[in-house]
Amino acid sequence: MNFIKVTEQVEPFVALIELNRPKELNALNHELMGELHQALVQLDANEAVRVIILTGNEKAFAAGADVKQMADKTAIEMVMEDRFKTWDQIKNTKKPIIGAVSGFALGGGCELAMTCDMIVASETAKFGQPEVRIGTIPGAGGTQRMTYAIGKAKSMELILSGRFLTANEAQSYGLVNHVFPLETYLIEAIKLAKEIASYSPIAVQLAKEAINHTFETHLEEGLAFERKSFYLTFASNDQKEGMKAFIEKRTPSYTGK
Ligand code: DAK
Repeated sequence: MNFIKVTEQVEPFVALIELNRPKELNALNHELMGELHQALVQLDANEAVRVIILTGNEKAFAAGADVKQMADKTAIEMVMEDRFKTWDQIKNTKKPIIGAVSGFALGGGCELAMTCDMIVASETAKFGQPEVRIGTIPGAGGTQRMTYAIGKAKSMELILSGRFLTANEAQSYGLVNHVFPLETYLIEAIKLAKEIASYSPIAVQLAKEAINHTFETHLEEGLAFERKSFYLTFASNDQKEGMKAFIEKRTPSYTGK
């Protein structure tokens, strides 16, 4: 594994996955997502693991999907590549996943955190869906999960402006379970995981499944709609301009074409 580090027993029954592309702020390239998919399948099947923690580093949980891998794609290429298989595995993992978030959780990084079952954040965490700034929209559940988590008005503002939320804002909005100092957020996430892991894994998994049922049917339809709209942005000049401008470190010029 090059882009993630897996510790199967960080505590008895608790596994830790660390995203490990620090120079790129853990931008989620295809290779990293492939490794994450594989690790989750293995940990989900491993009886010695009951709870999984997913984390990044101090500076970044993940700054989004890798813009450099997407910038030049056409809408059709995006549809044909069908990269959602790896993302769907996160959602389909039976064991609870706690996101331990510090630093940037943006775009796909925020979507990855929201796909976890709970989020424990450090005081330095920043959450956002800034895709609109680079000519596209959230594609891995952001429009749906954010809205379920924080409601329509706040979700509209966040996704249409691309602004970031601080950890404390995210907690007061209901996106994040707990906020702790940088020095202890991971320790606290592990404590929560240990507590959950001390209970019947059957009861825990069934409870997780039941909670997810409250919104899953609507969620599936919403995710499918979001995916098509996300792909459609790749048919626009604005998506090409937005992502190119990010890579070239300049301000994009949008024409609405
Ligand atoms: N992709 C690629 N590289 C990234 C990146 C990203 N998302 N974020 C950061 N980097 C790279 C930078 O290019 C830079 O690389 P070098 O220039 O050193 O080679 C390095 O990481 C450090 O970044 P900065 O120099 O920019 O660091 P700063 O502290 O100045 O700024 C920042 C930090 C997080 C504010 C900034 O890096 C930033 O704005 N990053 C982009 C945030 C963003 O727009 N995220 C949304 C991306 S779109 C899908 C699944 C998921 C998605 C879509 C589809 N399917 C399965 C189909 C999700 C889409 C997205 O996430």
